[in-house]
Amino acid sequence: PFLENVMQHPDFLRGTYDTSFIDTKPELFEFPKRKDRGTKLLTYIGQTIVNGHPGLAKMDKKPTFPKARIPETSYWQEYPVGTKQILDEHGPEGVVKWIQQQKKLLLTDTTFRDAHQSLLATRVRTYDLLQIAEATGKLAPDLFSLEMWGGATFDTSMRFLNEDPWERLLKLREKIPNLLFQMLFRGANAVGYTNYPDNVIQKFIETAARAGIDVFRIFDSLNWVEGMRLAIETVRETGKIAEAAICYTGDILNPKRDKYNLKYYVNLAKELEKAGAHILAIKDMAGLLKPYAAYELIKALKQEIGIPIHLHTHDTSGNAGAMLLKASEAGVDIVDVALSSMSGLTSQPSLNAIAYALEHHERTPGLCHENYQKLADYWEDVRKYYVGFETEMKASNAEVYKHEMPGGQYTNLEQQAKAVGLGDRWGEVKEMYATVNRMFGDIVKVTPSSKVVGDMALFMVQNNLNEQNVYEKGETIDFPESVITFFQGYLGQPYGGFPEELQRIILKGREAFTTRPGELLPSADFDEIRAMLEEKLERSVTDYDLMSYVMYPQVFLDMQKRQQEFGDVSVLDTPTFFYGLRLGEEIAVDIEQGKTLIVKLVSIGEVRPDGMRTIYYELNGQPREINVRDAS
Ligand code: 3PY
Ligand code: ZN
Repeated sequence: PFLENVMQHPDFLRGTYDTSFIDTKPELFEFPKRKDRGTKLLTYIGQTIVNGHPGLAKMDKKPTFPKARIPETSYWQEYPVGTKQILDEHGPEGVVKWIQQQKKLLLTDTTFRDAHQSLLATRVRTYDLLQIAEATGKLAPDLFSLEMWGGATFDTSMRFLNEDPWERLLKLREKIPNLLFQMLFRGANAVGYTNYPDNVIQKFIETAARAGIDVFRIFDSLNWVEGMRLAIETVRETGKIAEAAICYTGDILNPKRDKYNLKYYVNLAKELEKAGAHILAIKDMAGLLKPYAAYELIKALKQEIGIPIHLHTHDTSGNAGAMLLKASEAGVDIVDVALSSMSGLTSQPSLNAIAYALEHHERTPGLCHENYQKLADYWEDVRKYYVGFETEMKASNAEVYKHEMPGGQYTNLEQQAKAVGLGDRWGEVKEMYATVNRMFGDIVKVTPSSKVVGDMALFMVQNNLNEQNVYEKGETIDFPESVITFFQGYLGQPYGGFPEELQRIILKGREAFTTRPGELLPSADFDEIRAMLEEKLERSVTDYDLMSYVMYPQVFLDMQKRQQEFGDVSVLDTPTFFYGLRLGEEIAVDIEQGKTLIVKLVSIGEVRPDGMRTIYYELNGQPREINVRDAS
């Protein structure tokens, strides 16, 4: 341990030491009693058995799940050449040219990101992604890209799964060398819920590009181009693909709802093209773009801009499949879809279904249906492990045209409503969401502006407030922090400005500004933060750690603490991670290459007066006991 202490000491790592290094550092002789990896994992499993997984209803007994069907791919079979090779060899311009030469409709598979963000509260674990990664690279080489990172997956993986999002990216990159990796990037909000200083945005993009992201879908939650320029420029400088998005809201075919009309979107698209976008994304985050509106929009955009168009939608209403076909007719280049077992409802339309729908048509993606069915079969099995995070929604629901809630927010806000005791008032929350949007002046609703609307809606339902109350009693109401900072201008400026009276009521004399928040925020001092973190964590800190901390300081530190206590829980299979073990059940855990632990649950002791229970295991055939506090 002494040598380890020395090697991990921040001064040693930085090389700022001399011969007095050892004499002046008594802490090098403090050897903490370290728990080994086995003990840590047994503690985690014991906790889960006794107290359940946070956020999941505790079960008396772990359910039985199917073993996931992983398609056979031979390790010696080479990865087919894919779009990643086009980028590596010909750069972003080469990719754009290639897209423009394709007659077929190109597909992005969102199963690894938006599909589970939208269906399973973003809870899909790296373990399950890695198991199917090689097969995805080998069976799905004709995809344009895999959307597999960013959005809410970044904080959720740390917050709820004890996983490092960067490790997910790096490991998937290793297993899928042939497909473009795409991430969702919230412009000046990066992967957070608020604006960050410019140098944070730049460093995040550079770090993500280095770790393996190829296509950055950049949007601003208010369609404010000023909030996107820096990200677009930075992505261009890294040599990766800048896909800038217009977020779609309203209804261009409704003459009465003319705030967001065709002209508005065409102007926005032109501005983004001018700002340097390689590809234009239409981000229909709530699934409000109707089939005939899509036709009009894409036809107009095709005439007005020269870059490829990539369309993203959600199937909440049930109309998204039809919409994609109309978009295809109008000449859209790429569309987002998800493997069938992870598609539909608040997720994307089915990849497998679209591929069949276009069979024998001039724009057929021409892919091997059987291969994609095998991938869908895998996800059909794996989805069952996440049953506790499934939405109540059983069928498509056209009321989305009324509440306009993004698909990626729906299951997450539903979980949040349950957590604050409003589970049975979910209908009211949805209605209030629409009311709040109207009060806010009809804004674009997508993370984080959608979170502000959601926070306000929850707040009003929880406190039994209606619209009138807010105007009449607003002076005495303490509004949620996110609502206040939104009205100050910290998320940028909404199209058409803020409603003045409401802004006055909410701000109560606080200052509002119209400049770009990134200009006001002081730059992050990365050297200082790194030094502080190294001291706190007593280890060297990578750029990945640094960016996770800068995005989510407390969430990152909490995860570090849990990792100290439980070790690397990402190595556990998902049923064990969420539900522990059944009596007598034995599992094999690969803790690193060539090192496997065999864990068997033997018995669970009674609660003692001090609230503790002893869990009896066999670890690699040897009896092991772990004490766990029973929180019930
Ligand atoms: C996100 O920002 O996480 C989204 O998915 C927005 O649609
Ligand atoms: Zn989405």
